[in-house]
Amino acid sequence: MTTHYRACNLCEAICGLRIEVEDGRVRDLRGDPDDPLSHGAICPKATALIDLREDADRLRTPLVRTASGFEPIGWDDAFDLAAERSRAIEAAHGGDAIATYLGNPNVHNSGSMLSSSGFLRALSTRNRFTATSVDQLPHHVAALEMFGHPMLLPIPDLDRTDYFLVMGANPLVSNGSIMTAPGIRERLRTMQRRGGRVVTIDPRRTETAQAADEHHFIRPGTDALLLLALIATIFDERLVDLGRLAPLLDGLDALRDAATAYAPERVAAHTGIAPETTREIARAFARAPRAVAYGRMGLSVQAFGGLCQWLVVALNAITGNLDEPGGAMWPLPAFDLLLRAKPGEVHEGRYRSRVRGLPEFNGELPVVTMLDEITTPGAGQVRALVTIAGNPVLSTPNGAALDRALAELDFVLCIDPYLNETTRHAHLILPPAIGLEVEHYDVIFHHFAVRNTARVNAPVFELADEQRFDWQIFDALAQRLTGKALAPPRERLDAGLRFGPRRTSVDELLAHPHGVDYGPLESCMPQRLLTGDGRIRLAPRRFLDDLPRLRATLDDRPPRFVAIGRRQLRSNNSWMHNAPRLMRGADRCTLLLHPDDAADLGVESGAAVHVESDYGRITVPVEVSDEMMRGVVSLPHGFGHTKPGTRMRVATEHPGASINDLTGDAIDAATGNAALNGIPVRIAPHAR
Ligand SMILES: Nc1nc2c(c(=O)[nH]1)N[C@H]1C(S)=C(S)[C@@H](COP(=O)(O)OP(=O)(O)OC[C@H]3O[C@@H](n4cnc5c(=O)[nH]c(N)nc54)[C@H](O)[C@@H]3O)O[C@H]1N2
Ligand SMILES: Nc1nc2c(c(=O)[nH]1)N[C@H]1C(S)=C(S)[C@@H](COP(=O)(O)OP(=O)(O)OC[C@H]3O[C@@H](n4cnc5c(=O)[nH]c(N)nc54)[C@H](O)[C@@H]3O)O[C@H]1N2
Ligand code: SF4
Ligand SMILES: [Mo]
Repeated sequence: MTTHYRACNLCEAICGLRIEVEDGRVRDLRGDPDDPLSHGAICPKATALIDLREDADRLRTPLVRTASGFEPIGWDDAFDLAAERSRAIEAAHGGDAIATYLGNPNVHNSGSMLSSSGFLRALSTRNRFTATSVDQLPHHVAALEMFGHPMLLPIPDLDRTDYFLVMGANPLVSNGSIMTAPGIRERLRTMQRRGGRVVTIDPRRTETAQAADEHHFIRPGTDALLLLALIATIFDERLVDLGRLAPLLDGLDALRDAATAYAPERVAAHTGIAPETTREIARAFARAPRAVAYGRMGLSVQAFGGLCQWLVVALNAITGNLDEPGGAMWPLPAFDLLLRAKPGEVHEGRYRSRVRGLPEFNGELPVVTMLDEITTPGAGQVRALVTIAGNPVLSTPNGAALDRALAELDFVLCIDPYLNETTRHAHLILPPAIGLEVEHYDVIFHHFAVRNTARVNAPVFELADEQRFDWQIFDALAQRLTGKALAPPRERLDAGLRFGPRRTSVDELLAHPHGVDYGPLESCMPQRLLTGDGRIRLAPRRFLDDLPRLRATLDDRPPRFVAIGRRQLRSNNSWMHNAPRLMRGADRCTLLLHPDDAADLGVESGAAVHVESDYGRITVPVEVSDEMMRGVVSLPHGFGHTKPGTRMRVATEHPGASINDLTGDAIDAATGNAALNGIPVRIAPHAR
């Protein structure tokens, strides 16, 4: 029996694990009590690492499409074929004819993270898409506007705050996002025991809301109105306190002027939150010794994601809670992606998407328009797609239409360990080693963590001869396309750690398998600012210019029903439904519906309903629940395992339906992020 320690890389919480292995199999897997960040906390998904390791459906060698279906092909032949097809498409139609899509697990895998960009450069296409624009893009845009760099994201200093305002996030289920805080349930309890308050704003009384001190229902998509009302109240009642950063803050007057039109009384009918409640939250927030506002997916993937993420930061700033303990702070990771960052180096709008004319941001285009680029004929039309760790058929808008479009492409290359709803369209699948088989240092999530720590962990299992790492696949492809090898990720990581703020190294961190603790977050402004003039912008022009769009919604009448998404503890986006340990029990792809709405429709729990939007229609069972706000229905994303030709036996037994068959072109105009929540839908009982 050997004992291994490593961080789980399935989600952003990066919990430390203690894993016992005997005869090549995991015998025991539990939390590592000596991890300085997670202190032994884990979630049920961790055990799925065992399922992932043992899953007979997981691909370990390349597959090529033939007239009679997928056939195995050797790695070298596969790399040759991929390079040959890519070159032919580029020669015939230009580099932009090959689109790329990078999904979420790419950022949870340091080997992939540190070498995918080299591979993408070898392809030289402007049609680069990622899951960022169905996720956290508004956070990046707000950070660029306010602090000068998209990666300067302020993180709640959870362990030291007295008032935690949670908007559109469900960290008790998601385990925290853009807030790496493993064991969050215990962290919140500790805070409440000290007398701190947790206040949640969500159209659903979530698991987090149930553990909170207060929960307020809000109508989807109206958070920017609420945030402006909170800010207006703070100005109005003279509760502004800029604190230490006062000399750095520009735009205070513009922020006040912008907010005055949105008094709590003015927006209440739209948000559904009583004016007095709004004022009380504003006062309690401003008066708490240390407070932090935090907004996540519910705020990002809506039509005003940019405004929301800006206003969350602004609220923290005007109450003296930015860059202060217990407020929103910036971690300083051992591998600091901003080490050599210069003001003005991040570009945007240098080119636009061909069909909708949407601007690029930091070298990528909004994924809501990937489908248009594939289906709209003309010069520059996309003819081929490379996916890396992504399942856009289930994860991006208008999924059913994308599914049809992928079938028409000349060449689809998928770097992915599963034959799923997206990769079934591949001409070639290159499956990497994953999970316990890879070395890992969390390049991204130490940037978002509530405490500064670091850990590098060796793989638990050695690579079988026939397996390859993601980075080896990128390297082999890049070599064939450009004649040049990519630097091994280990070298890049080691250099980053050596020159980084902690002056450490891969070897030094490997010698501390539980991780190294660098202590609580520390104030760092203005030293880390990248705006160029050393100032923080409280009222960026981009967001002020977007306010008329928000204001116009004050004249709208809300649709009868809108749909929002939901995450579940034993699931991870679309791809972990093949893990038997996570799929026991009743099917979870249910439509949550308020009892009064259910009565109006004449349906009860278990009844099937048709849910229809302007883009598509699905049929799902209802689960009547007073967790929901009236007029709002909730459906988990990542289901819809109904397509023929996949190889995910467990997932197919729990197919569900895909909420992204209902989402479509809706976008946050200020950032290019998809608006996946608050979709108008019509609901009808399924005729028996
Ligand atoms: N309606 C709606 N849609 C959503 C969301 C929502 O809340 N509502 N959430 C959005 C969010 S936040 C995200 S992040 C996206 C996720 O969108 P995607 O990243 O496109 O989807 P995933 O389901 O995470 O698919 C991950 C894929 O990576 C593969 N994979 C896993 N590990 C590895 C690895 O180590 N290497 C490689 N090469 N492949 C690997 C899996 O087999 C799977 O095919 O979905 C978004 N879509
Ligand atoms: N178990 C599990 N963990 C995960 C994932 C998973 O799929 N499963 N996915 C991972 C990923 S990729 C991410 S990005 C994170 C996301 O982490 P979170 O953002 O914490 O997770 P969500 O459950 O999407 O939370 C969004 C919340 O917003 C609410 N909401 C929807 N619309 C609105 C609105 O208009 N206004 C407000 N105020 N609220 C709204 C929803 O009801 C929901 O409670 O989770 C990560 N962790
Ligand atoms: S919370 Fe995330 S990192 Fe922690 S064990 Fe669960 S999946 Fe792994
Ligand atoms: Mo995400």
